[in-house]
Amino acid sequence: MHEPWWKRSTVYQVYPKSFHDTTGNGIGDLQGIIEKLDYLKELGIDMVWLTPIYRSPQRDNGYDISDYYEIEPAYGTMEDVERLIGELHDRDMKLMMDIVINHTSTEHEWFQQAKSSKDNPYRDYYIWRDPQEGAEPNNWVSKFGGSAWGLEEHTNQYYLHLFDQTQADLNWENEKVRKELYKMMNFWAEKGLDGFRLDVINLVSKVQSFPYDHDAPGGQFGKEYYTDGPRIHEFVHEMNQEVFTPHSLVTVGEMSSTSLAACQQYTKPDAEELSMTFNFHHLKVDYENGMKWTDGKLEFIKLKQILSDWQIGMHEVGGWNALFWCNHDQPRIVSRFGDDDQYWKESAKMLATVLHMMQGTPYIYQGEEIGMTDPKFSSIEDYNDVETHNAFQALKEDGLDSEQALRIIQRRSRDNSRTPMQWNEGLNAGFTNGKPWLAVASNYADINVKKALQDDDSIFYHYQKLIRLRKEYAIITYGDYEPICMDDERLFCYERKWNGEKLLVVANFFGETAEFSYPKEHMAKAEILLSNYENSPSDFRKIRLRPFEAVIYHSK
Ligand code: TEU
Repeated sequence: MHEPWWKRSTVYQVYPKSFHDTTGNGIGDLQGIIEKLDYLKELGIDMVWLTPIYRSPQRDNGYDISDYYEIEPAYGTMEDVERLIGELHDRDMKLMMDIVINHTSTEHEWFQQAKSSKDNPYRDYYIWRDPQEGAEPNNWVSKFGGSAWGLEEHTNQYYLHLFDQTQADLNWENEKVRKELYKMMNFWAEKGLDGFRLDVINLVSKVQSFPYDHDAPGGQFGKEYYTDGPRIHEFVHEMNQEVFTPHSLVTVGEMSSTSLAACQQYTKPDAEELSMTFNFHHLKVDYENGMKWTDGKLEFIKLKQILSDWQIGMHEVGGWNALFWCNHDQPRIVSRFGDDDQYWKESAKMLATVLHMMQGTPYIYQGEEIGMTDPKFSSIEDYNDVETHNAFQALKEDGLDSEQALRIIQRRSRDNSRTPMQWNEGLNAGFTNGKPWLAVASNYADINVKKALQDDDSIFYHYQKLIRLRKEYAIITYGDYEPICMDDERLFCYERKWNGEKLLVVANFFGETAEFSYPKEHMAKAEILLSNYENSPSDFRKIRLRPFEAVIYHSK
């Protein structure tokens, strides 16, 4: 059986702006990444995913690209990228670049041309509609708040922007647009990179009648008319044939509010669309009524259900999951589902264990491997993110006072994961000699890479072991997944089975002890592959699990 290499790999996400600054401008850079590659190699990862480094006004930290063929000067030069690719390959690691093709910055030359007149040849690169009775063409809303339509006054038409008003959606119905994008991606592929992470790729095909949305859960009007839209599979397949297959690229599609059925189609091999997908359903289980800017409580059973459904559903069709708890849009997982205080270490390791023993390709977001936490800034001024500031305003308009609004921001803001990487206990946690673009979390003297590397029992070494286990035990990659004790309010447990081998993962998700009894005939002579406590019992038939204890059993 010839299986793709990326099924046994682990990916590490670098958010360059916050990783390591070598110039003193307070912004991380490509040279900074190169200097830390040995660290990543030690962790054991196979591939780096780099969030966008193309030229951009940085209104949305690079997800607003103004030139796909140039590097944002604060990050370095094209030569730096080429060097990074070479340095990664020299260490037998790979590079996946983020690419944003649902929209461009309004500063992109295409948009500048397009907005200049209705008959400009680039007009049709974007999505324009006439006003309806002097107002927006429909009631669709932007994911960052407010209407999804921006008025271009001079030509008196609206353009669509599903995100910020400076991120104009490209018109994928226009074949010229698609060809331009494929050409650009081929340019990057020819530089020798190994894959793409495709930003909100499932939003590129819109229902062309742009209907008024009468009913949308949580007020997300428009969503059903552009999510996994009518021509999406056709477009992704076309891109696969034009770009991915010719260069043997690995691809991960970032899927906004997608469905299991859609992701099965995106990733089942004979569809020739994508290698794997990110979905976010498991990270909405602490939203109140599906709404992000709320103070909801974790629905644990739902979390288990969702992860298990995706494990089983994707496996059934030979599809593939990208596994993750963290990225640059999400709060830190140890602060969110773990305990960033008393059981900081145990809970971070438990969360890692539960995720990394599942089927799929795990993604580690920078700082996750040392247990970085949300910074809990005490003032809204300390936050930088555009979505965060819009949300703060909206919460106040809804009647919350500043303190209440700030509490929700502290929990939900995307900046929770964007604070500078904590390398050591020195100035600015060793991130920069200058003034960091976003404040460093105040706990950096306790939580940093240097300390983690000196402590045999650190979260870092736990991640390192999980990555190694994936390389040593094929069952982690190929085994069937079977959830157990689904109704248990505290335990997250499942089995993996493959060729007569078994893995059993037993994890206590909470800060109180919990009883586990194995509900089936027992496995013969199980060995413990990894635990986050000393002296976990080797007999798994009845266990009293300590707070956040997680154990991996293996039998043959
Ligand atoms: O995110 C897509 C997306 O929908 C989010 O996770 C988004 O950040 C969240 O819904 C806001 O509540 C991607 C990128 O990862 C994100 O950083 C970009 O801002 C966004 O696309 C637009 O390009």
